[in-house]
Amino acid sequence: KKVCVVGLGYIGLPTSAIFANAGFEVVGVDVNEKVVQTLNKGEIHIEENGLPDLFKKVVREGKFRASLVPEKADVFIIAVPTPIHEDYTANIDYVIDATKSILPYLEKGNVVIVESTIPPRTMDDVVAPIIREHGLDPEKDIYLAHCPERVLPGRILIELVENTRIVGGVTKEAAKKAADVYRAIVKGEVIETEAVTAEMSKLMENTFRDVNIALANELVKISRRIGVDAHKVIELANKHPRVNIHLPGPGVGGHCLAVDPYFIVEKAKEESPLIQTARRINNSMPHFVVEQIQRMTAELTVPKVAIFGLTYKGNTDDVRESPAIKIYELLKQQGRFEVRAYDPHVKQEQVSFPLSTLEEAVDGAHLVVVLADHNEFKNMKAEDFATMKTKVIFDTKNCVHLHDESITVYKIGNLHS
Ligand code: SAJ
Repeated sequence: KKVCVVGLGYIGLPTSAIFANAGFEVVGVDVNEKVVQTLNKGEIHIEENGLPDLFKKVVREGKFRASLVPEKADVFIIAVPTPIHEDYTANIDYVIDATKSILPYLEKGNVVIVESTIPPRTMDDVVAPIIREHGLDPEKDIYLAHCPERVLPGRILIELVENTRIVGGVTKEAAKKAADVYRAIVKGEVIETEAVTAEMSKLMENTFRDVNIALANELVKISRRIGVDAHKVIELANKHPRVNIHLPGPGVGGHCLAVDPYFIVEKAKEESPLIQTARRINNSMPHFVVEQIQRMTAELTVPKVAIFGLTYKGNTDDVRESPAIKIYELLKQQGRFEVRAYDPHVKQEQVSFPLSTLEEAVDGAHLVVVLADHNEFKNMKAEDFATMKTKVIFDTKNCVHLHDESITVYKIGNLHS
């Protein structure tokens, strides 16, 4: 069987590699010429555990090819981004373009799957009509389904195989055909449902997490007011068998949690006050972090602040919607700070400001602010901070384990001290 995957990013690429490794012939399509060239050499352009080796293998075995244009196939998988417009509505242009791009190659009996996260009803109201206008019946000629990706960056290769998959068909038959495609690679359960149910389930998963993180972040602010350690409170409350307070931090980033809840709000604004408030709380965290930095450096004329970690979470190179970037910008806007930024996972071309090495960042700094829980930061030693002017660390991810008398570590959950 041949699979054509449109969009070779964080989802499309590992998905292609897994199908290729399972014996499918895979052609991957991307609009970026450089990406296509890199991939055809057996190299990859993103960071993901285990992917470089698996990818090399499938390219070497001739199971995967990258191309700028789609080709005829049995199965088409669309895995392109759905960013957000400035007015917080979903930008589904890439999904529309990708669907249109496969039309010339579509034949009766093909399975077309959209994995991209989309607002509820997009399959029925947008994707199916595009196929109908082209002259194919989306309910009879083509098996059309939404199968949202649910993998956690960093664990993508494991979760693609082990997680339960939800397959929402535009028809019952489509759900079954699309589910069978996944059954070839997934060890977890593959559940068939309607398209809109699959769309909404995916959005609610990420919204659940966002709302729960907002609760933890609100607790941080409350704890600061009351004078209690939020991390300790969470640890103890979570001893209850039915409580699972999430972890507070400098904000919620990435292309999923910080975006997907708006796809629900867009379709049901009046009915979603809780979701909207959670978004507001999480969006307020970079400002909260900057306020704390100001407090910690109030006595200095030109505080030198070293930011550690620019990605939206630890052990990834992804800076999309990263609260750390926002915090960098807010600090710069203040005009008062000298800011340096260090991240062992991020390359200079990914950001619009200069990056420093570890040594450059700490040298003469008054404050180190940890904004991502990279393993490198968890294992730091007192020597790493030897050249700081004042040895103060603000750990917003509760990940620094330093017990050295010469260094003061403030935790985001324990700010009253
Ligand atoms: N975060 C917290 N506290 C927590 C957990 C996370 O502040 O307790 C922050 C992280 O630092 C990060 C953001 O939330 O800034 C999102 O991180 P994440 O690890 O929760 O999730 P993502 O965005 O990497 O991946 C999520 C996953 N969804 C769920 O766990 C419900 C993943 O399974 C989805 O496939 C992915 O979104 C997606 O593509 O939708």
